[in-house]
Amino acid sequence: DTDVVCLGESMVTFLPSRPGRLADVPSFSRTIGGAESNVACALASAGHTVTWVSRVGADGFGDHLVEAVGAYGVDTSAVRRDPDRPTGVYFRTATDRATDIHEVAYYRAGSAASAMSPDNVPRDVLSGGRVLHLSGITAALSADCLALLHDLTAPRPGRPLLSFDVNHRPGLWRGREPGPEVLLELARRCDLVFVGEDEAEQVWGVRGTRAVRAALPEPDVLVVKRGAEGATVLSRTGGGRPDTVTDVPALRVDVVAPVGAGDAFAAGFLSATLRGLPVRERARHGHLMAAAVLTVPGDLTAPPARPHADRLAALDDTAWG
Ligand code: KDG
Repeated sequence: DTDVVCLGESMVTFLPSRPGRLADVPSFSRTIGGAESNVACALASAGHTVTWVSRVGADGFGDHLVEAVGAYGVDTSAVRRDPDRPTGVYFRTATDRATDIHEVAYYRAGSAASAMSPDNVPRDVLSGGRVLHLSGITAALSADCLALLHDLTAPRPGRPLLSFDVNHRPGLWRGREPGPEVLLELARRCDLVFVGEDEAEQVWGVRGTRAVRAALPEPDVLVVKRGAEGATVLSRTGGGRPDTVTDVPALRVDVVAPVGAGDAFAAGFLSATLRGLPVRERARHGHLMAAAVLTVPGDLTAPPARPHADRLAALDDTAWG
């Protein structure tokens, strides 16, 4: 029995040996990245059964991704190897503390994963978990990938709970038709949606939690994230009932690198959802996993041990945050 299936492109990721502009960094160290496989690895580390669905090249970087994601305990047997297209890679710089900016250089156009389409993914695997986790990154990879997301989010009886992280990556949308506003249509077809307040404003021009909810009325659970400030969860139990609004402050941490924190938050939230925990605790588990990732340079780190995280997540409001 699979708890969560995650679909998306992963890349071999190169982290800089020192701070500074991409133009000046002399060497990089190799790790792995990819929003959806980050979620998969974090969930597997937290004790869930997880499958990652993707395509990688029939090359050494593809081997590395499959092996590294598999080493987290994720089932990679549904990852297809593409003999004609390479595995995507990307380089990034350290986040500049003064400006909060980091540079990203993607080498992923025409990658194996960008060739994912409604015709070449394992349908049985994608519908075989309790949750299918998707993200807006896939929508930006190619017309075929966008068609795949439309297909997977189409209403159908017995579909798994659909989790969607909007994950707007402006660098991937440049010159693409349709533009990132299509992420709204996709998000509206899902059951659980994660979106940054800044993202919602950038992509859809809506400002504030209420306006985001008005643009996205369908999902039963909508998580609006406000970075270091925390998150607001709008949730309803069905039958057109009004939302319960739950504000959950984030933990204060010394941030080393923000990349991957959103994925860790989604993993913590999903893990607690699968365990049937109350909404406030779901968001707290999200914050706890995000805090761990924020304090390391890469996208992934060991999540807090479950008994410890459960104790922290259940603290009363005055002791949290
Ligand atoms: O969420 C972290 C991701 O942004 C990173 O791992 C790379 O998947 C990635 C992307 O497409 O930006």
